[in-house]
Amino acid sequence: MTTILVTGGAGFIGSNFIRYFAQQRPEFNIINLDLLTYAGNPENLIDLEGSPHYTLIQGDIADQALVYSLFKRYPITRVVHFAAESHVDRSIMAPDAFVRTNVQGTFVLLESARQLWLEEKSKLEEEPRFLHISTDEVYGSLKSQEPAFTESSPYAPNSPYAASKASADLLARAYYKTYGLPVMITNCSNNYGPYQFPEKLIPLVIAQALDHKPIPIYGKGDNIRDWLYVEDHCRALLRVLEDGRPGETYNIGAQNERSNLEVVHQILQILQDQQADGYPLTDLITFVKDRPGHDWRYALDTTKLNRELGWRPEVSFTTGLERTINWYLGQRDWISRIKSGLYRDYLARQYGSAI
Ligand code: NAD
Ligand code: TDX
Repeated sequence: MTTILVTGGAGFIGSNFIRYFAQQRPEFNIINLDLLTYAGNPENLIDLEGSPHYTLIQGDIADQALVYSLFKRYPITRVVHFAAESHVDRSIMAPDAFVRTNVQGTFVLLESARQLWLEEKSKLEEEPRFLHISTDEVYGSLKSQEPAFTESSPYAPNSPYAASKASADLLARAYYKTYGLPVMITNCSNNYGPYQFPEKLIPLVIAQALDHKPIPIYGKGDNIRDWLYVEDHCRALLRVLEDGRPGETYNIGAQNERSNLEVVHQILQILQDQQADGYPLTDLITFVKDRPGHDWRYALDTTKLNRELGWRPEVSFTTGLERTINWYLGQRDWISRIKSGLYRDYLARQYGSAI
């Protein structure tokens, strides 16, 4: 059976992608290689547990022997590489893991694919393809009136997270140029939706508001992000995986630029309308010290993806936010399990007594 290796599939976007892929391509065997760090949660794919087509392997993408053995053991012809340390604030606090997972881990995956697919020329059932998932943050920061980043914008990463993702992208590019490894790279804007770990802005705001706890806003809250609903991202990824051109990069974005404060107010409005207790949720907004090197604005030009593969986002921000909020409202246990233990320590370290 043709096999797809998904890395980081127990995280936010990876678990949404696996669920979508399993529905769209039931003929595939799915191997999910995930270290199950604080951000990885097997519960995110509980509905697939027991399926003969889905296997979760707890392991490190930077473990060369393990990754090579998986390529040897399974007839892998597709790789979708999500696994990463993904939170900017943690990269500022402790960058080591970002270099190890995002750079070294990507190298190990590329190198294993090269050895098995190109050197040993194992018998493959179809042409192999490797999709490397990256971010808009590699392009750096835009001023208010500057045009959106295109695929040819220069790389100018500002945080250790962005620099580690940029390094990984450059390795992926080099493996195509030098060895002809069929790699596609996607650079996506901020995602939101079900299963996002509550360290990121949107689920953090929802989780804090539900508990009537302070909502920390960096600086004045006027930094701008482009928000894409995670299912729209997953649809784009399948298009690129199957029909993108090897060696090419594709931007994925929503043309949905909003200031952080605007996003927070919209979430609180939806919650306020749903809560019967009348608690004044906007009172929870708490301005805290700004993130060091905080990128001002991200925006992506997605003409290429639209022209070549016909993709465009389908879920409006209002619909996406409502779906997301409803999902978290139904998952109070999921949130409270995460909020115990190590995550509480992280919040204390990141925000001190502010929240
Ligand atoms: P996440 O933090 O929710 O999940 C990351 C997953 O990777 C977790 O399941 C974790 O256990 C796993 N992982 C971490 N280190 C590992 C290792 N060494 N070996 C194996 N698994 C490991 O991240 P996410 O938000 O789902 O992001 C997924 C990918 O998409 C990342 O590459 C990220 O850079 C990229 N991306 C994210 C966004 C966003 O808004 N979240 C936007 C653009 C691009
Ligand atoms: O407590 C907070 N207060 C706050 O004001 C947090 C956690 C964030 N913010 C601001 C910082 C950003 O301007 O909200 C904005 C969004 O922050 P994050 O959710 O941390 O996302 P960001 O830093 O933009 O990075 C995200 O998008 C690109 C993902 O986390 C990355 O993995 C992805 O590559």
